[in-house]
Amino acid sequence: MSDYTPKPEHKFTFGLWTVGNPGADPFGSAVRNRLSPVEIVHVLAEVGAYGVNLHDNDLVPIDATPAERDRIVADFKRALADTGLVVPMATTNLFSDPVFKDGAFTSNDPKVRAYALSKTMRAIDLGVELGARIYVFWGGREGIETDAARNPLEGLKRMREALNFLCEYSMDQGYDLKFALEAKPNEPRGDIYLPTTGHMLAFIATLDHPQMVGVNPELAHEHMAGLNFMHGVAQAWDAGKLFHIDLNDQNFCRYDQDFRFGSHNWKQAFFLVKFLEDVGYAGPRHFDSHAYRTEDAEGVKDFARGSMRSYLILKEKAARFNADPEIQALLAEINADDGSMAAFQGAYSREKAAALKAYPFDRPALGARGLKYERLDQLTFDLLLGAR
Ligand code: DIG
Ligand code: MN
Ligand code: MN
Repeated sequence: MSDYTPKPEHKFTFGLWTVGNPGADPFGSAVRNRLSPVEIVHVLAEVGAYGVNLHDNDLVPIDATPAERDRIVADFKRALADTGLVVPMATTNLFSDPVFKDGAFTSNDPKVRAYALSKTMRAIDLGVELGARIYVFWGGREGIETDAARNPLEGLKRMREALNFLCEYSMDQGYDLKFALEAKPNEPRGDIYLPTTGHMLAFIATLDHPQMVGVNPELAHEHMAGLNFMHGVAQAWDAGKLFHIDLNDQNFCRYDQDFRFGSHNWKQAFFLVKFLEDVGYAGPRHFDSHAYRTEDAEGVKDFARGSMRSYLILKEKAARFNADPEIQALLAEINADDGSMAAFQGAYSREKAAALKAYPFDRPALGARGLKYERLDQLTFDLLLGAR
């Protein structure tokens, strides 16, 4: 039996809003007492988390006075010192208050857009004060119910201006921050701009300071769009833009379920963990999820422990996959290269092109080859389910 105890080197983090979620939903009120940020820090320490993340207003109420803000932050810092938890990531709540009902950075009201910038700068200051090195932007209200409201080009332009301004602010303050953009296709808005990680990667290229901006892909959000989450994560990694990640689980084409990591689609969770471990992703493993509404305070701890345990079990399965002689022999056979195409690989040349066009391929033979993926996938299933 392996050790599935979470340790700091695993970098498991939770948002204050996750284990602090009191269980309300659109069809029912809260089922659990609301915990204070300090209490949440102690719960996370008890279950073995490495760090805690926050929106500004998860910690400091939106109408707090400067004195109240300072006292709250001091209490929170003391809880961090007492428990050893760190704050790797911070973000801004630009979606709860009615002022953001038509978006924040993309709102049609220039006063709202200006207020969103002001609020975000103060939230960035707070995040840096707590030690955050990653700053997430989730544009939950940046979108529409009717496209009569604004031309999407205007939405993109406003988002770009806001992020360019905030990149400049961070640099001007001398902050060592990386920005991570989080996509979601819809909910709470009818359609959210920049709906998937792929859209975000393309958008980053249009910014003034793309080098400091990456992505924070969330499993549930890509699943809402019907996509293979690990493929989007791989593309972000390939682009050097996987700055953070939101782990959870989600049935396809549902509202944002934010289930416990590994609780629904084991196979996709396995290939995601295998990818992150195979490439050596060194960032936080952030669980942006919450316990079932059926749970009490102890059930919330089960949710948090299960999130980390599931990751570690799948990490061990990935190591077993990589060490399994039959699986690896099959992969070697499937990917065999007899070197006969070596002359055609690599950079283009006119000679290569001519030789390729003239080469006598045996197309029927190529097409007749069996690839043994059924065997390979069954071995994977057996390994995941403990039958090998
Ligand atoms: C929702 O998936 C969003 C917000 O919770 C937050 O802005 C971000 C941080 O991971 N995820
Ligand atoms: Mn979500
Ligand atoms: Mn998220």
